Amino acid sequence: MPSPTFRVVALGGSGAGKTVFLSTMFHEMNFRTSRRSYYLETTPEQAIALGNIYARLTDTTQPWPKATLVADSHEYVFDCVGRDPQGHRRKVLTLSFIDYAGGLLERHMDGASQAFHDLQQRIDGANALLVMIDGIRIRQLFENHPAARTYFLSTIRPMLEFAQRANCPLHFILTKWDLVCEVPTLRSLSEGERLGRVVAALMQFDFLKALVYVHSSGQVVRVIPVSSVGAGFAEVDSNGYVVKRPHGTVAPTNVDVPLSVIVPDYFKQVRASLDTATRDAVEAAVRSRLNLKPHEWLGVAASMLGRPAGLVVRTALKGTLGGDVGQEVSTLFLRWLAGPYSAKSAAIGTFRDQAEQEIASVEAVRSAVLDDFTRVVHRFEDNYPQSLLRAP
Ligand SMILES: Nc1nc2c(ncn2[C@@H]2O[C@H](COP(=O)(O)OP(=O)(O)OP(=O)(O)O)[C@@H](O)[C@H]2O)c(=O)[nH]1
Ligand SMILES: [Mg+2]
Repeated sequence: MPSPTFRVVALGGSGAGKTVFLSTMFHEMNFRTSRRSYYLETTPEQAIALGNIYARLTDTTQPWPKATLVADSHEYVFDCVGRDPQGHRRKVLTLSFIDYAGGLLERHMDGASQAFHDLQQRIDGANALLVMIDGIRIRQLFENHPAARTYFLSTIRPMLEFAQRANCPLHFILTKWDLVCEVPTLRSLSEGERLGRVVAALMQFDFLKALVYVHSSGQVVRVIPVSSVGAGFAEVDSNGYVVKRPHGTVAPTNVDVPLSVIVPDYFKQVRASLDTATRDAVEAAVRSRLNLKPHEWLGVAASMLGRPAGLVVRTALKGTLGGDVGQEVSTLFLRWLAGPYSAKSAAIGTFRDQAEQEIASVEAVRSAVLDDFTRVVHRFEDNYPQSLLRAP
């Protein structure tokens, strides 16, 4: 079964924490657990590479992992895999993260190079754009360190000029949040209040403010603080270097959030882009699911997609997710629109034949994954009420 690929482009200057973040995210989510309906899989080479980075990161007797030396970009591909009620492996969707070095933007601002052109195309085709902001610079901003302003003006600003061309959801990832939490004026606050202060500090830059308030509506803009190591593992020494504390243990914060918001935010934007008549027609059709068995519901969904309103939906999704998996993505979108899944309809043993059971199994896994994403997003928004800078 083909699975839709959601493409994420990550922009971040050197040392922002991209590689370490991806290694921790993968480590936190690459195994089966009862707390989550899916786990991440990747190629063996990539799993080993990320595993080595993680091992080095967490070992307090070793130095930090090395900076990435690959040319200008690297693509990490993760499959979200679930198990159906019989224990069969089901791939629901694929997430591809393209990691661009910030230096690329600085070096190729003349717009002539192939790499620059490639990045433009990737951004046009992205389903989410991540702008990684280095937490050390946020900390320096609170300390009135001149290096912070230089960083925001010479590294983040060119990235955002680029980000403006994107129509997809925009996610600011604030890395090294553990170091931000230690800023004296932020230390005693709740997580939500702390993020509120940081957002207010970022808004002193007109180019950030403009992106949030002026840019056309209909685009999700979020801020997500993450720490790949968690509180107490590292500190900034007297020379300004981040060093590991002896005997520290890693307990990451929010590393599952950037991944979990991709699909819900993208779908939220697609929903907002539909005209009212289409939206009403589609929502009326998907609401019927409560009374239907999975295969019946899929029948309704398929016939809906064949009608004019369905064509509008398919066109809205097709642009960036690829025509070959169009039906699969559209079904995923309708499932998301239909809202939380009822476990009742997943009693697979009650189905007449093999084909119906097969459909019910796939539906159960697909729904559970979407429900998991939604749950993580809600929990995150409860903890950080100011994280959503703009919603469609
Ligand atoms: N305290 C703390 N330090 C971090 C965290 N994440 C990264 N770091 C530090 O930042 C350094 C750089 O992180 P990387 O992930 O290698 O940075 P990168 O964005 O991949 O950088 P390039 O490969 O040079 O583009 C690490 O070696 C750590 O010292 C974090 O969550 N907390
Ligand atoms: Mg790197």
